[in-house]
Amino acid sequence: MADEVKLLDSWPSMFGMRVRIALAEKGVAYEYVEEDLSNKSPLLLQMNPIHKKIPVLVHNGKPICESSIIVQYIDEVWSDKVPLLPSDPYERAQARFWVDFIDKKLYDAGRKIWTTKGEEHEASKKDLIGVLKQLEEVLGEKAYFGGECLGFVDLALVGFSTWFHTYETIGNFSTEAECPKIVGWMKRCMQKESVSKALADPKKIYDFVLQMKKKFGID
Ligand SMILES: N[C@@H](CCC(=O)N[C@@H](CS)C(=O)NCC(=O)O)C(=O)O
Repeated sequence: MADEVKLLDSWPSMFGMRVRIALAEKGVAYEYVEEDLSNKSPLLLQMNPIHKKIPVLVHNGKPICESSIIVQYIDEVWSDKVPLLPSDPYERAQARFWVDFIDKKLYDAGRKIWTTKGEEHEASKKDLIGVLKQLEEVLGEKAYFGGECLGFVDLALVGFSTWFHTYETIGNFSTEAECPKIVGWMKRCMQKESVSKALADPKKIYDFVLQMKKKFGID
């Protein structure tokens, strides 16, 4: 029997983008369900009653939540296709470490750039650039964080790259000037159809953020 795969997602989500890329890399056919996060569907609340967040992968009726866990699940279930995590346990642990680092550091710093002002805003800019510089060191001279092939860490970070335009426009800095290798890596990732098709247009993200700022009364 064919697998029934559904993805509850929201188009600007860097977390959802990871899952879209993983499914594309594995060649998995799925139904995409766009959620309105201001009016969450009964299906989302039923499938992710703990966090009530997207993305949620529903595989043959069973939900899997949290994007990095979903990507690892996809890698294990569709293991006959190109692997996303390294096979060596130490390298796998390292990849998980850096994905955890991205999750803990990048989202908050990026969000604060467009939600705060003054000192907090300046501090978040410094934090974000610091995180990207650290990741640039991890990338080193490799084509991808995964080496020669796109892997777990690449998927975790690349969704954020569609937000760089917003961060740098609102924060008044240039990611390319600060972190040229990260921008080179981002362009390399975008040459892959699995990535370019999964990522949202950075200008649309910027417009979306301006609308959110208006909605929440952030000037
Ligand atoms: N740690 C989660 C984060 C997911 C997340 O923050 N999703 C946001 C959209 S980007 C969401 O669903 N927000 C709705 C809410 O917080 O009510 C993951 O990796 O999946």
